[in-house]
Amino acid sequence: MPSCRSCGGGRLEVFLSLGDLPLADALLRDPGEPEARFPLDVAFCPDCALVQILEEVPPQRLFVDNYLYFSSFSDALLEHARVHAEGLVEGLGPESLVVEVGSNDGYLLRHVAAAGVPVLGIDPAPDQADAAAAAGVPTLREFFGLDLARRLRAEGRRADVIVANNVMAHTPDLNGFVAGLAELMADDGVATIENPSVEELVERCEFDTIYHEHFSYLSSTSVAALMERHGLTLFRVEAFPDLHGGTRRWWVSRSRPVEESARDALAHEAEAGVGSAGFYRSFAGRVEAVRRELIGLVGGLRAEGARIAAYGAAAKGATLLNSCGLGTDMVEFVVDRNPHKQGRFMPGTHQPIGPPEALVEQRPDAVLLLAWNFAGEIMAQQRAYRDAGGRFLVPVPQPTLV
Ligand code: JHZ
Ligand code: ZN
Repeated sequence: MPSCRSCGGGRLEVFLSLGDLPLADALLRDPGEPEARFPLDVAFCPDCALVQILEEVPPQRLFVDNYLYFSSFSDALLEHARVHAEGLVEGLGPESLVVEVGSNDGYLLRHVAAAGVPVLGIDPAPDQADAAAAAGVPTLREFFGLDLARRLRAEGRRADVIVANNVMAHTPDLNGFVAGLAELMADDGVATIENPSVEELVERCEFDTIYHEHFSYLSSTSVAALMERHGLTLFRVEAFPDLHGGTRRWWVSRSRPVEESARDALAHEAEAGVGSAGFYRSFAGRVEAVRRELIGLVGGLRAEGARIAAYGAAAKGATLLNSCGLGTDMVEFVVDRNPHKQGRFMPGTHQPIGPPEALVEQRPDAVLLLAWNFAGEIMAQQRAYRDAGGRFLVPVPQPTLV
């Protein structure tokens, strides 16, 4: 049993095993390609409360060789980023520096740059970094960690703000990542770290958001403990209940006084039990119930002769299809707005990926909503399909036909 990737403790308790799954973003060019599978076991650390998977697939393989995720294909996410950027640039100017780790296609920093504040993106994904550069966001094509932070600091660069959205959970070397934040952060600087919260993941049974890219599943409790080890303090917590199934924005710094929102978040998690093993013990049973119900619903529809497609070639979609064993005999094809994903095939289950227009053209009787986190946006956009009698099947927290 490996030790905890945050505190090094040796008492990890596995509470869910999803079996051997293919890499969630490894979309195939050819359904006959050989595919690697890796175990997906999720554990809780009673010493620092961090939830984590045991498997460590090399990040190069996850985020460089097989990564077609572009942040700019959701209007809701773009709006969230724009509002965040607007808040950050208040009080900053041409002498400031905003660094984003995991800057993807420049979806956020372009707003900061447009406000006249110098920016630096850091992201190892080649096509995304190219897109960011084209949008006016200078981007280092590298993984972030202590080494890179030291190099930047040696060049005289310190960040007034570091943004890390959906990236801290994506690193196997969590302490190296946070040590890097501390190294790069100006003395009075801040970092804002966004990630889905493990509390909602468990409560809303979002088991499909567990995949090899996500090494850690964070809570305010585990983030506070991690930061303390590196001389940083969690001083503010914001909650975005609808973003990616329930997102937190954790604000950390060296020097700012702890605000009520941080104290409240920690007190709330203590009361809910997020920092104790009991909180996770019933999860595997509830995941099993959702899987059975979804398999039953899809099987029932197919038995009646219904044709079923899916919306969103999301990483979480790969977990869902594979952990439920929903192959092309059950779900015929998948649609996605991201042209980089179109023409490819889902890992493991091999559905072909086409454009969203295929729903109106092909008229499947039901569409499994793999990107359920963008339900509002997608349902509105697919009005024509719904008006023609099409139905959406939302898998979590409870499989439901809409
Ligand atoms: P989406 C991503 O996970 C990536 P994924 C990452 N692993 C992460 O940590 C989480 O987010 C938080 C498409 N789409 O973003 C775009 C449409 O086609 O929910 C995407 O391919 N039409 C870093 O991959 C997919 O759906 C639309 O209208 O699980 C959504 O994937 C919209 C809104 C999206 O997450
Ligand atoms: Zn730990």
